Amino acid sequence: MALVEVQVPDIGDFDEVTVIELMVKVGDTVKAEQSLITVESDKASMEIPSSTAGVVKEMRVALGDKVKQGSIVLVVEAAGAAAAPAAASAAPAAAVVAPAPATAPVAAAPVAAASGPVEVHVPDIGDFKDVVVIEVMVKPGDNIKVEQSLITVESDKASMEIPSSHAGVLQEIKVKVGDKVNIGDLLAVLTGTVAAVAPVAASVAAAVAAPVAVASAPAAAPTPVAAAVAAVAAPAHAPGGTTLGLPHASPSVRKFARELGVPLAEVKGSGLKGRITEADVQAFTQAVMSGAAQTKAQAAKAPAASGGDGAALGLIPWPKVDFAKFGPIERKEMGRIKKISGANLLRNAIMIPAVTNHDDADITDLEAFRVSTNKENEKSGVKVTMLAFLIKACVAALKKYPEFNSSLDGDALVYKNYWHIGFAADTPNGLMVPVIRDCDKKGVLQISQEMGELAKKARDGKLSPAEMSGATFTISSLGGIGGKYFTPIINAPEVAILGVCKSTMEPVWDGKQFVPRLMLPLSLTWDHRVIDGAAAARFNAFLGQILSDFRRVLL
Ligand code: CAO
Repeated sequence: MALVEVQVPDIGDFDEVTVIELMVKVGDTVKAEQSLITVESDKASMEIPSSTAGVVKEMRVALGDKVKQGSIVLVVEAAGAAAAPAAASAAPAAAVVAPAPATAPVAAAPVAAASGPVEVHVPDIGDFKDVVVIEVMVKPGDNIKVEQSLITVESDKASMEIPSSHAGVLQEIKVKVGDKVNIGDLLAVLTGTVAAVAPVAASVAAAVAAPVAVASAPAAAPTPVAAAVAAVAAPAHAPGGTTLGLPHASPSVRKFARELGVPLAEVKGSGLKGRITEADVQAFTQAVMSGAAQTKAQAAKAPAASGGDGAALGLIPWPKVDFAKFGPIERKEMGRIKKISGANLLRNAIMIPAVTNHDDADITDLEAFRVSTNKENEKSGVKVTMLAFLIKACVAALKKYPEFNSSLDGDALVYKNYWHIGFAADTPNGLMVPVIRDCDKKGVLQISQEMGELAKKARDGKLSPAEMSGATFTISSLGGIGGKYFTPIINAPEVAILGVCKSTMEPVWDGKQFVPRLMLPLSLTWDHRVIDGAAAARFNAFLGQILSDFRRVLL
């Protein structure tokens, strides 16, 4: 196996950038194109990918190091065949930070007086398409300087600030956080003052790419472009801290935080210059999930979790009763998990137009099969439960009716091509929902085993946030306890939940006579914004067919 030195690829026009994050360590197995380190300049941060797949043998850079094209990042023992030449596989990185076309210095741009409103467009930002606006840094009425950053955009592997091509008073900002922008899109309209008008596609493009060179080239003589941009861009940057109030974190950490719904601005960074790392986001999530900390949004909602006064919903106040007047009482603070899940349940109950369909499934044969399987497997120690069969059956139904495995995102539906099933677990601390991942790829025995382990962890209070996230559908089984039907509350952002109660022997008419069959009560709650009643009835009917003849799972 060959040892390969992975180098910083062609990252555009800049000289040296600072290593602000190491994303791998010695011993890690890396894939080709996997991000290895994050580097940062004044106005952009980007991840440097590996040219080769293999095992990391040696790190050649440390936090704070300055690197440039050709610097060796690490040494990899290449997997399999000879590694692709670094220059070739470095191309994606070059594409990520595609250098702006050579331009005339900003200082040399013609100066003109603006007459009437001036439109500011997204300049040439290289090979980026559909980059997401993650921050709008200005507001109508602001006095904008030429080259002042207006918005921050982010791609998979880089984030950058987009400067204004003109000076003036901001009349209107045409984009908002979450919008996707491309070269030439209208960003803002300015009115008023004299503007240093430079051709947008030329000087502004330089302003985006050039600060990288500016920030990192104190030793080298800056190019005219870099020098000119430095002069106008420097005041906008808060050295050593956040950039214009934006939390200091790499694009991948931002993405990670967004996926978990973590408000990055509330996370304390432990990295270089207070940078927020993935570990910081994880620690924050753990603290919130364990109840040791609260997000600002949770703190604001806290009164609602305990009943609140309903004022925000325009309801009459919650009844205040002196219970002690009627008999002896004892007051106990609710546990943290109950408070957190209470707030979530309240939101989901209020915000989702939920409907519940009830049905029965004939599980006579399935129960007989389950009992015999458990007898055969007695020595293995793994007990197969009805819930494991239900999970498998639900995956088949979710595949047939994919909207049940989707989530609402604004006006769009996100269909998930993975089937992670959450199950409600009753614990001494309150209700918890561990998640079994990729249930489509697992057999009933493996699901049973994982369910047992996760349920134990839940009862012991040892579930990690990751073990409770990512579910696409949830099952709440009260079958071991009793009851007939109930109306479970959907676990947002999922769109449906299946409630299951205790199966009982019932007389069922087979067309000629009543026969005793073991019937399982099902209660499917669904989000009427996404699912129609007919689809819900079909889902339940299909589930019933599978449970009555489990061979259908194979079809
Ligand atoms: N009908 C009849 N019997 C059932 C059944 C059903 N639908 N489901 C389970 N049982 C039986 C089991 O076979 C087992 O019997 P044996 O001990 O004789 O084998 C017994 O009930 C206990 O099962 P269990 O509850 O331990 O196992 P499970 O796989 O069904 O459930 C778990 C595991 C973690 C989901 C469960 O322990 C639990 O916590 N349930 C509560 C969930 C809850 O609170 N939901 C409400 C949420 S809304 O507030």
